Amino acid sequence: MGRAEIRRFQQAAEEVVSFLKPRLGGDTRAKIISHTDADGIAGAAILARCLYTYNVSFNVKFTRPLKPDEVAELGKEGHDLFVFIDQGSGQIEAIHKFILSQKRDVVVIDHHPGEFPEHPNLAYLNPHACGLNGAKDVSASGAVYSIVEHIDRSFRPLVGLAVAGAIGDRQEFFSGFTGVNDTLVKRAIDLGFLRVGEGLKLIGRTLSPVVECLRLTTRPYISGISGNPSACRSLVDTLGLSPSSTLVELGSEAERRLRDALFARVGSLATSEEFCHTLWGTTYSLATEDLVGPRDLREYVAVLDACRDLQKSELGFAVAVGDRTAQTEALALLNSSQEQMLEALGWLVSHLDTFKLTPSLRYIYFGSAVNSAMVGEVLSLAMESGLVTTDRPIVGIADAGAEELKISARSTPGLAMLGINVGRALARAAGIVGGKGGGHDVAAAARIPRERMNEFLAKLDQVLSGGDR
Ligand SMILES: [Mn+2]
Repeated sequence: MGRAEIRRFQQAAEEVVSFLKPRLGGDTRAKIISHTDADGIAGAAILARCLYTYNVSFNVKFTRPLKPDEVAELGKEGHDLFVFIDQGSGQIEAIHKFILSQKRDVVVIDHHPGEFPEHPNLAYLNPHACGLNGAKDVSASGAVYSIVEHIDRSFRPLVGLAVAGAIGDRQEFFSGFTGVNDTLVKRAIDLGFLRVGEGLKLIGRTLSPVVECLRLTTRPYISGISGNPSACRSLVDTLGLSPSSTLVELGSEAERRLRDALFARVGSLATSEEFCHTLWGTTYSLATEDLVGPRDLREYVAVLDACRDLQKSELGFAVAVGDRTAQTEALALLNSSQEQMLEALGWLVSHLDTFKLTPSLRYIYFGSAVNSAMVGEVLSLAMESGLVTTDRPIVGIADAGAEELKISARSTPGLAMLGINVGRALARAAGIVGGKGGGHDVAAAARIPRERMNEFLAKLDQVLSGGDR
C-alpha cells in the first residue's frame, strides 16, 4: 500500500463526482441506504449535507446490509438515485437485478470486499478496487468525504466526520492511521478542522466531571476504579484535583499525574501494551463550528455508537447533520449505554473464574446476565483492559430466546497472523450443529440451537486447533 493506491482512490472518487454532479440539480429524488453504526451514520450525514446544499430531496434508511429480497422491495420505491453507504459491495448482484435493470441510478460507497461489475447507471468507490485495504486504510465515511470534498471545497469542515467513522470502525491503531485515513487526518489538521494532543483516552474527558469519567470508564475497565465512585473520589482527592472539573479543564499536567496514579494501582497491567495504549495516547478534537456534539472525536463516536446500540441511528444522524436539539437526547443515550456496559463488565469481572479453558479457546457462559447483543463488545473491552489472557480466542455464550444461544468470539491480530480465523471457525462449527455464523478473522458471531452447545464447543475447539480445516 502506498502513494499510487491512494492516488487511484482519489481518481476513483473524482469519477463518482463526475457521475453525481449532473444529478445534483433539478428534481432528483435520492434514497440513501446506510449502515446503523458510527461509520454508516457519519457517512450518511456527510452525503446528506451535500445533497441538502444542492436542494436534492432525499430520505435515509439505516439498516444492516440488505438481503436480496429487501433490495427487491427497495427497487419498487420511486427514487431516481440510490446511494448505498457502508454496504452494497456484497449486494451488487441484487442491485443489478432489481435496481439497475430498471434504469435507476446507483452509487455504491463502501469499504467491504465484493464484486465490481460495470454498468452505465452505476458508480462506485471502494478501496479494495484500488489496491487498498478496506479494513484499515479507509472507512465508508472517509470514502464519502473523499467524494464530497471534490464536489465543493465548502464541505471540507466535515472531514472530522470521516475520521470519526474510521475510529468507529476501529481503524485507528496504536501506531496511528494508515492509507487514506492518514491522509485525511493530516489534511484535517493542516486545514485547522482537527487538533491532536496527548492524554487519557477516556470517554467523558470533555463531557463529565473527572470522578464520573473515571467511574464510567470501560475502555479500559480499571478494576477498583470502574463502577466505584468512592474510590474515584479518593483518588482524585489524593492528587489534589478538582473533582467537578473535566479532564480537559484539569490540563495535561494533571492528566499525566492521574495516568501515573492509575498505572500504580493496576500493578502488572501497567506493563501491558494493550492496557497502556487503551488508557493513554493521541486525542483528537474537533475545531470547527460546522459540527455540533462532543468536541472529542472518541466521545463523538461513542455518542453515535450509543445511538446504534439503542436502535436510534436516526438520532445520531440528526446530531451529525448539525441538529443541536438532538444533541441533548443523544448525550443521555451515551450515558445510559455507558451504565449498561459498566454493569456488563462488572458482571464479567466478578465471574472471571467461570471462564473454561480448552486446548484452543477460552469461553464463558453469560446466560441472560448480559444482553446477547452486547456480549461481543464486552469481550473486546475485556481484552483491551487486560482482564483476560489473549493467548487463544475468547468466546462468550449468551441466551437468545428459549431455543437459541448467541455466540460471540474475539481474537487478536497476532493470532490471526498465525492463521487463526474465528469467523471461518464459527461459520463451520455452527453449521455442523444446525446454526449459522461468520464474521472476520478477529471478531465473529453465531447463533446455535441451545441443546447443542457442548457439541458446538467441541467442534469449535477442533476447528480452531487446525484438526478440522
Ligand atoms: Mn464501515
